[in-house]
Amino acid sequence: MELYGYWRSSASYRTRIALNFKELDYNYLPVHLLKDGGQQHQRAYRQLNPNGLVPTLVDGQVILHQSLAIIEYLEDKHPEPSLLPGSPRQRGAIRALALDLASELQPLINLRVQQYLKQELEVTDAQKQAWLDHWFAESFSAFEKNLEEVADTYCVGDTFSLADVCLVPQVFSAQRFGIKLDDYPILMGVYERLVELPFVAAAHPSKQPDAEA
Ligand SMILES: N[C@@H](CCC(=O)N[C@@H](CS)C(=O)NCC(=O)O)C(=O)O
Repeated sequence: MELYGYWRSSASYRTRIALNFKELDYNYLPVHLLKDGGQQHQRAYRQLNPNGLVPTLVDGQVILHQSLAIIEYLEDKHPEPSLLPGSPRQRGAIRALALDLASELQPLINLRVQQYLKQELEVTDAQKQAWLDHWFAESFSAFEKNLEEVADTYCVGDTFSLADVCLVPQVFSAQRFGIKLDDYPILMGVYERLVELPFVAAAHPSKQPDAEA
């Protein structure tokens, strides 16, 4: 399998955590999101992923985009260990938390959105930071509230899941963008436990071959 990704892309990071959790081997092919005007926009890459976003997974004849679709594909092919464990209720909670981050928050803070704000709408750095602060606060305060109901060691109970896969990269992004995290003690407690797990640690952006200082 080949994974096209970028070291500090949250969606790539999710996919790496899932691959590591399932102990699946893959070749990592970096796509630099800033160099050459963004390698994600180059024709050869767009043939694999017409959205011009990372990650993309290639597994033989199968070419897949969307990190959650990639992860569910891996889950279907390699059901154990499962990223969607537990009862229908637990699985529902896991999917809801994963979507809260991957579908509601991340698209608002994505590189192309920040580039559009800056380059086309000509917002100031302070306005762009206000945008990031606002959307992280909206999302993380709701996430914290949801965790009150379902979290224990991890996001949903005591078993690692897809919700955890999505949380780790989103906290990494928040730290990178200077977001204040003191108001989310449950979320940060879960995060601190997650980053200690070896398969999560190995997926960290700083451990990837395309990592930059
Ligand atoms: N929903 C997509 C999001 C993919 C995405 O937004 N990737 C970002 C990096 S995290 C990207 O490639 N950004 C490039 C750009 O905005 O030009 C997924 O989960 O795969």
